[in-house]
Amino acid sequence: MLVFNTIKGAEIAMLKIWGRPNSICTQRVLWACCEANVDYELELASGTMGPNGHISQGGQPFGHVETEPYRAMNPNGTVPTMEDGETVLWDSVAIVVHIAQKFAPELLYGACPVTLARSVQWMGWTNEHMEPLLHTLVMELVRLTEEQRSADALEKAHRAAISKLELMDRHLAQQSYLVGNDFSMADIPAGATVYRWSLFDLEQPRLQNVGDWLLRLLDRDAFQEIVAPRAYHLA
Ligand SMILES: N[C@@H](CCC(=O)N[C@@H](CS)C(=O)NCC(=O)O)C(=O)O
Repeated sequence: MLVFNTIKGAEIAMLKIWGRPNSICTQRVLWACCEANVDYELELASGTMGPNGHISQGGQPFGHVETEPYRAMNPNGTVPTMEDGETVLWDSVAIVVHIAQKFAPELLYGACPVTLARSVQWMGWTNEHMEPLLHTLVMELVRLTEEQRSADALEKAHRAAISKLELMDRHLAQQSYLVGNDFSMADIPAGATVYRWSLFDLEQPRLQNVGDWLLRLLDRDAFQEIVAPRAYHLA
Protein backbone atom coordinates (compact mmCIF):
# COMPACT_ATOMS: atom_id res chain seq x y z
CA MET A 1 0.00 0.00 0.00
CA LEU A 2 1.20 3.56 -0.70
CA VAL A 3 0.21 6.37 1.64
CA PHE A 4 1.06 10.07 1.50
CA ASN A 5 3.39 11.03 4.30
CA THR A 6 3.21 14.75 5.04
CA ILE A 7 6.53 14.79 6.92
CA LYS A 8 8.49 13.12 4.16
CA GLY A 9 6.36 14.93 1.52
CA ALA A 10 6.05 11.86 -0.68
CA GLU A 11 4.18 8.66 -1.16
CA ILE A 12 5.79 5.96 0.93
CA ALA A 13 5.31 2.27 1.39
CA MET A 14 3.25 1.16 4.34
CA LEU A 15 3.14 -2.40 5.54
CA LYS A 16 0.60 -3.82 7.89
CA ILE A 17 2.10 -6.08 10.55
CA TRP A 18 0.20 -8.21 13.06
CA GLY A 19 2.26 -9.00 16.12
CA ARG A 20 3.35 -7.77 19.53
CA PRO A 21 6.38 -5.70 20.53
CA ASN A 22 7.63 -8.28 23.04
CA SER A 23 7.73 -11.11 20.49
CA ILE A 24 11.22 -11.74 19.15
CA CYS A 25 9.78 -12.79 15.78
CA THR A 26 7.80 -9.55 15.56
CA GLN A 27 10.86 -7.55 16.60
CA ARG A 28 12.81 -9.03 13.67
CA VAL A 29 10.26 -7.66 11.22
CA LEU A 30 9.92 -4.24 12.86
CA TRP A 31 13.71 -3.92 13.10
CA ALA A 32 14.03 -4.71 9.39
CA CYS A 33 11.33 -2.11 8.61
CA CYS A 34 13.21 0.52 10.61
CA GLU A 35 16.51 -0.30 8.93
CA ALA A 36 14.86 -0.11 5.51
CA ASN A 37 12.99 3.09 6.41
CA VAL A 38 9.66 1.46 5.64
CA ASP A 39 6.59 2.75 7.47
CA TYR A 40 4.32 0.17 9.02
CA GLU A 41 1.16 -0.10 11.03
CA LEU A 42 1.35 -2.59 13.92
CA GLU A 43 -1.88 -4.35 14.86
CA LEU A 44 -1.45 -5.94 18.30
CA ALA A 45 -2.15 -9.66 17.95
CA SER A 46 -1.40 -12.76 20.01
CA GLY A 47 -3.01 -15.86 21.44
CA THR A 48 -0.75 -15.95 24.48
CA MET A 49 0.20 -12.39 25.44
CA GLY A 50 -1.80 -9.26 26.13
CA PRO A 51 -1.55 -5.87 27.79
CA ASN A 52 -1.14 -7.46 31.23
CA GLY A 53 1.34 -10.18 30.36
CA HIS A 54 1.13 -13.89 29.56
CA ILE A 55 -2.09 -15.91 29.76
CA SER A 56 -0.44 -18.30 32.23
CA GLN A 57 -0.49 -15.40 34.72
CA GLY A 58 -4.15 -14.69 34.07
CA GLY A 59 -3.70 -12.02 31.37
CA GLN A 60 -6.05 -11.60 28.42
CA PRO A 61 -4.40 -12.11 25.00
CA PHE A 62 -4.45 -9.40 22.33
CA GLY A 63 -6.39 -11.87 20.16
CA HIS A 64 -6.96 -11.71 16.36
CA VAL A 65 -4.98 -14.90 15.79
CA GLU A 66 -7.94 -17.26 16.27
CA THR A 67 -10.20 -15.39 13.85
CA GLU A 68 -11.06 -16.73 10.41
CA PRO A 69 -9.65 -13.76 8.49
CA TYR A 70 -6.37 -14.07 10.40
CA ARG A 71 -6.16 -17.84 9.83
CA ALA A 72 -6.79 -17.21 6.13
CA MET A 73 -3.62 -15.10 6.12
CA ASN A 74 -1.66 -17.27 8.55
CA PRO A 75 -3.01 -20.80 9.13
CA ASN A 76 -0.59 -21.28 12.05
CA GLY A 77 -2.20 -18.53 14.11
CA THR A 78 1.28 -17.28 15.07
CA VAL A 79 2.74 -13.79 14.93
CA PRO A 80 4.01 -11.98 12.98
CA THR A 81 1.99 -11.77 9.78
CA MET A 82 2.63 -9.11 7.15
CA GLU A 83 0.47 -7.62 4.41
CA ASP A 84 2.17 -5.59 1.69
CA GLY A 85 -0.52 -4.86 -0.89
CA GLU A 86 -1.31 -8.20 -2.51
CA THR A 87 1.51 -9.97 -0.69
CA VAL A 88 0.76 -11.71 2.59
CA LEU A 89 3.54 -13.55 4.47
CA TRP A 90 3.61 -15.25 7.86
CA ASP A 91 7.11 -16.29 8.75
CA SER A 92 9.44 -13.69 10.23
CA VAL A 93 12.45 -14.84 8.20
CA ALA A 94 10.43 -14.78 4.97
CA ILE A 95 9.11 -11.32 5.88
CA VAL A 96 12.61 -9.99 6.62
CA VAL A 97 13.83 -11.37 3.28
CA HIS A 98 10.87 -9.71 1.53
CA ILE A 99 11.63 -6.36 3.16
CA ALA A 100 15.32 -6.68 2.33
CA GLN A 101 14.77 -7.56 -1.33
CA LYS A 102 12.07 -5.01 -1.96
CA PHE A 103 13.25 -2.04 0.07
CA ALA A 104 16.89 -2.28 1.17
CA PRO A 105 18.97 -4.88 -0.71
CA GLU A 106 22.21 -2.92 -0.33
CA LEU A 107 21.91 -2.41 3.41
CA LEU A 108 20.43 -5.76 4.35
CA TYR A 109 22.47 -8.15 2.16
CA GLY A 110 24.89 -6.03 0.17
CA ALA A 111 22.65 -6.70 -2.90
CA CYS A 112 24.66 -9.93 -3.20
CA PRO A 113 23.06 -13.36 -3.79
CA VAL A 114 25.70 -15.15 -1.72
CA THR A 115 25.25 -12.78 1.22
CA LEU A 116 21.50 -13.33 0.89
CA ALA A 117 21.99 -17.11 1.06
CA ARG A 118 24.40 -16.82 4.00
CA SER A 119 21.95 -14.54 5.80
CA VAL A 120 19.17 -17.08 5.37
CA GLN A 121 21.60 -19.71 6.67
CA TRP A 122 22.20 -17.75 9.91
CA MET A 123 18.55 -16.79 10.30
CA GLY A 124 17.64 -20.48 9.96
CA TRP A 125 20.39 -21.37 12.44
CA THR A 126 18.93 -18.93 14.96
CA ASN A 127 15.45 -20.44 14.55
CA GLU A 128 16.68 -23.99 14.83
CA HIS A 129 19.39 -23.74 17.50
CA MET A 130 18.74 -20.65 19.61
CA GLU A 131 15.05 -19.82 19.55
CA PRO A 132 13.67 -22.99 21.23
CA LEU A 133 16.18 -22.51 24.07
CA LEU A 134 15.36 -18.83 24.49
CA HIS A 135 11.68 -19.68 24.47
CA THR A 136 12.23 -22.05 27.40
CA LEU A 137 14.33 -19.44 29.22
CA VAL A 138 11.80 -16.62 28.85
CA MET A 139 8.95 -18.91 29.93
CA GLU A 140 10.85 -20.24 32.95
CA LEU A 141 12.27 -16.89 34.05
CA VAL A 142 9.55 -14.42 33.15
CA ARG A 143 6.22 -15.72 31.92
CA LEU A 144 5.23 -18.82 33.89
CA THR A 145 3.93 -18.67 37.44
CA GLU A 146 6.27 -19.93 40.18
CA GLU A 147 4.30 -23.21 40.42
CA GLN A 148 4.58 -23.87 36.69
CA ARG A 149 8.36 -23.41 36.55
CA SER A 150 10.89 -26.23 36.25
CA ALA A 151 14.46 -25.72 37.53
CA ASP A 152 15.57 -28.69 35.45
CA ALA A 153 14.17 -27.30 32.17
CA LEU A 154 15.77 -23.93 32.98
CA GLU A 155 19.19 -25.43 33.69
CA LYS A 156 19.17 -27.61 30.54
CA ALA A 157 18.16 -24.70 28.27
CA HIS A 158 20.74 -22.43 29.91
CA ARG A 159 23.60 -24.91 29.39
CA ALA A 160 22.55 -25.63 25.81
CA ALA A 161 22.28 -21.89 25.01
CA ILE A 162 25.83 -21.31 26.30
CA SER A 163 27.19 -23.97 23.96
CA LYS A 164 25.44 -22.28 20.98
CA LEU A 165 26.74 -18.88 22.06
CA GLU A 166 30.26 -20.30 22.22
CA LEU A 167 29.84 -21.43 18.62
CA MET A 168 28.81 -17.88 17.68
CA ASP A 169 31.75 -16.48 19.61
CA ARG A 170 34.20 -18.61 17.60
CA HIS A 171 32.53 -17.52 14.36
CA LEU A 172 32.60 -13.84 15.34
CA ALA A 173 36.34 -14.06 16.10
CA GLN A 174 36.82 -14.04 12.31
CA GLN A 175 34.49 -11.18 11.35
CA SER A 176 32.56 -8.24 12.76
CA TYR A 177 29.09 -9.51 11.85
CA LEU A 178 27.54 -12.90 11.19
CA VAL A 179 28.08 -12.55 7.43
CA GLY A 180 31.33 -10.71 6.81
CA ASN A 181 32.32 -7.32 8.15
CA ASP A 182 29.11 -5.44 7.38
CA PHE A 183 25.78 -5.52 9.14
CA SER A 184 23.21 -7.63 7.28
CA MET A 185 19.79 -9.12 7.92
CA ALA A 186 21.63 -12.19 9.27
CA ASP A 187 22.30 -10.18 12.43
CA ILE A 188 18.65 -9.34 13.06
CA PRO A 189 17.18 -12.58 14.46
CA ALA A 190 20.35 -13.55 16.33
CA GLY A 191 20.81 -10.00 17.63
CA ALA A 192 17.34 -9.83 19.18
CA THR A 193 17.73 -13.31 20.69
CA VAL A 194 21.22 -12.81 22.15
CA TYR A 195 20.22 -9.41 23.54
CA ARG A 196 17.29 -11.03 25.38
CA TRP A 197 19.62 -13.70 26.74
CA SER A 198 22.05 -10.99 27.95
CA LEU A 199 19.29 -9.44 30.09
CA PHE A 200 18.51 -12.61 31.99
CA ASP A 201 19.76 -13.02 35.52
CA LEU A 202 21.85 -16.10 34.66
CA GLU A 203 25.52 -16.95 34.80
CA GLN A 204 27.02 -15.13 31.79
CA PRO A 205 30.25 -16.69 30.50
CA ARG A 206 32.84 -14.33 29.03
CA LEU A 207 32.19 -14.27 25.29
CA GLN A 208 34.24 -11.33 24.07
CA ASN A 209 33.33 -11.54 20.37
CA VAL A 210 29.61 -11.98 20.97
CA GLY A 211 29.75 -9.06 23.43
CA ASP A 212 31.53 -6.78 20.94
CA TRP A 213 29.07 -7.73 18.17
CA LEU A 214 26.13 -7.02 20.45
CA LEU A 215 27.56 -3.58 21.27
CA ARG A 216 27.78 -2.83 17.53
CA LEU A 217 24.10 -3.74 17.17
CA LEU A 218 23.13 -1.65 20.21
CA ASP A 219 24.59 1.36 18.38
CA ARG A 220 21.93 1.12 15.68
CA ASP A 221 18.91 3.42 15.97
CA ALA A 222 16.58 0.66 14.78
CA PHE A 223 17.83 -1.67 17.49
CA GLN A 224 17.36 1.00 20.15
CA GLU A 225 13.81 1.64 19.02
CA ILE A 226 12.56 -1.90 18.49
CA VAL A 227 14.66 -4.30 20.56
CA ALA A 228 16.43 -2.44 23.38
CA PRO A 229 13.51 -1.67 25.76
CA ARG A 230 13.97 -4.11 28.65
CA ALA A 231 10.23 -4.39 29.20
CA TYR A 232 9.97 -6.20 25.83
CA HIS A 233 12.03 -9.03 27.32
CA LEU A 234 11.52 -9.08 31.05
CA ALA A 235 7.79 -8.47 31.38
N1 LIG B 1 8.92 -19.40 12.73
C1 LIG B 1 7.85 -18.49 13.05
C2 LIG B 1 7.51 -18.61 14.54
C3 LIG B 1 6.27 -17.83 14.91
C4 LIG B 1 6.00 -17.88 16.40
O1 LIG B 1 6.07 -18.96 17.03
N2 LIG B 1 5.70 -16.71 16.95
C5 LIG B 1 5.44 -16.61 18.37
C6 LIG B 1 5.91 -15.26 18.92
S1 LIG B 1 7.68 -15.07 18.74
C7 LIG B 1 3.93 -16.72 18.61
O2 LIG B 1 3.15 -16.63 17.67
N3 LIG B 1 3.56 -16.91 19.87
C8 LIG B 1 2.16 -17.09 20.24
C9 LIG B 1 1.33 -15.87 20.26
O3 LIG B 1 1.82 -14.76 20.56
O4 LIG B 1 0.13 -16.03 20.02
C10 LIG B 1 8.31 -17.06 12.69
O5 LIG B 1 9.53 -16.83 12.70
O6 LIG B 1 7.47 -16.21 12.40
